[in-house]
Amino acid sequence: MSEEIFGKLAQAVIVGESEDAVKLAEQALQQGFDPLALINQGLTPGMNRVGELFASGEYFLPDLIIAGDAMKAALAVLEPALVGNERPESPGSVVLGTVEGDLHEIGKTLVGVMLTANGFRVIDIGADKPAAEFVTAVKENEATLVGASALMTTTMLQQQKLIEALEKAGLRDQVKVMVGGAPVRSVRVGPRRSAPTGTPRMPCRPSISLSGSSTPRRRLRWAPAASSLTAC
Ligand code: B12
Repeated sequence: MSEEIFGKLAQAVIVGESEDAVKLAEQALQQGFDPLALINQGLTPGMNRVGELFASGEYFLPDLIIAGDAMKAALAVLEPALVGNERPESPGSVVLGTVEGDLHEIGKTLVGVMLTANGFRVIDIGADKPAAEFVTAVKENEATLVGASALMTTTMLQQQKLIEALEKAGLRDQVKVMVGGAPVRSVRVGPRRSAPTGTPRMPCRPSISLSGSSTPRRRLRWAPAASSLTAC
């Protein structure tokens, strides 16, 4: 039964059927499925398959766009169920965005959902954002964490630029920076820092596969799928 719903969700993403993805997500929630499992075992494998089809030349850019739309539509249905009604005392504010030159936003949005679900106040500045916009958002929101997503080997370099911009703005000691995205696997971006007093403690060696417990008190061990690393 679970395998069937996961498979259908994956298929809806693969063929880019937003309406089906939304309906399936709604039905699955009504049937009591864990929203995190629906993401990890349904939507994400579907999107991974889309990536493979693109890499092998069977899919083209428009296929990626409609698949991305289907995943976003289903995520919008699942997000409220993930976040729930719990509002624990906030561990802090996080500025989250995808770096300049990079339009990939789904992974970043998913990370935002997980942080929100864990009580953080998330300021999502969107995709294709220059370092200066991250810096402004950190200042305006007195953020103690920054999350920068990059999905391409080329744009990954912007994560380093962001850290440099934070240093230049004199904010580097105020914030911890998390970098993530598929190409970010085993590199360290920027110098290792110790957290200033009062900074929320985050895992520095993540191995998040958004796998965490699905219980209401989700633990903050959401290091996204072997594809992210925090710069502390
Ligand atoms: C969907 C998609 C698109 C969509 C994005 C739609 C959208 N609204 O976001 C669109 C159509 C825009 C697109 C465009 C392009 N894409 Co594209 N895209 C993909 C695809 C298929 C899926 C990405 C995705 O959403 N995955 C699902 C999410 C949930 O996973 P994720 O992003 O990896 O996020 C997880 C982790 O990485 C992590 N994470 C992510 N961000 C962060 C941030 C922090 C702080 C942390 C802690 C963790 C974290 O947590 C998430 C949950 O586990 C990937 C292939 C793939 N399998 O990754 C290619 C892929 C990323 N794209 C690629 C390419 C080449 C392009 C284009 C250049 C194609 C072209 N010829 O124009 C353009 C670039 C446009 C641009 N300037 O950005 C390549 C990149 C190759 C490389 N290594 O550089 C890939 C890998 C495809 C491939 N196999 O070649 N793409």
